Amino acid sequence: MNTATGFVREIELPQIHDPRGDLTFVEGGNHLPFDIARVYYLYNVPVDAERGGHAHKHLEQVVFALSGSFRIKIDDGVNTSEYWLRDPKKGLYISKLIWREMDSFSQGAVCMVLASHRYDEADYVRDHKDFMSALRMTGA
Ligand code: T46
Repeated sequence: MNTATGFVREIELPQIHDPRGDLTFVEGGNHLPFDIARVYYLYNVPVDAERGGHAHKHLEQVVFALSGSFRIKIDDGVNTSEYWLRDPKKGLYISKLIWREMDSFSQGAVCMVLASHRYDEADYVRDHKDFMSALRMTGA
């Protein structure tokens, strides 16, 4: 039977509120299940743009909407789901071997991603058929 190997879960970070505004912080290995090796962010994204459309062999990431909102569609090889990110203290953890697609960016949205490894194009699976093959090779 085919079962999923990757998984996603929502992560909520602390929020320190006072009359000057809100402060949220994140500590690798504490709030996240990995040490942060890389941070990148997407901005100036056209509202009709589609990003993602791939999986990773090993990389784990947590995705945040620092400003605005967008949708992430998730496919674990068995089930599909979708998440809307719009709260800067709430992120979506995405494990390895999860297919993700992102769209419906609001005007001025900023997407920040915390990643477990430095950039490595060899870690990407950019063809969905290869993604399904990679899942089968794990025995899933
Ligand atoms: C992901 C989603 C949420 C780099 O040189 N270094 C980097 O750290 C990254 C992330 C990308 N790049 C280069 C590789 C490509 O030539 O930037 C270009 C655009 O990357 P890509 O088409 O993969 O961008 P997205 O927005 O489709 O996907 C990115 C991440 O790559 C991916 O891991 O999960 O954001």
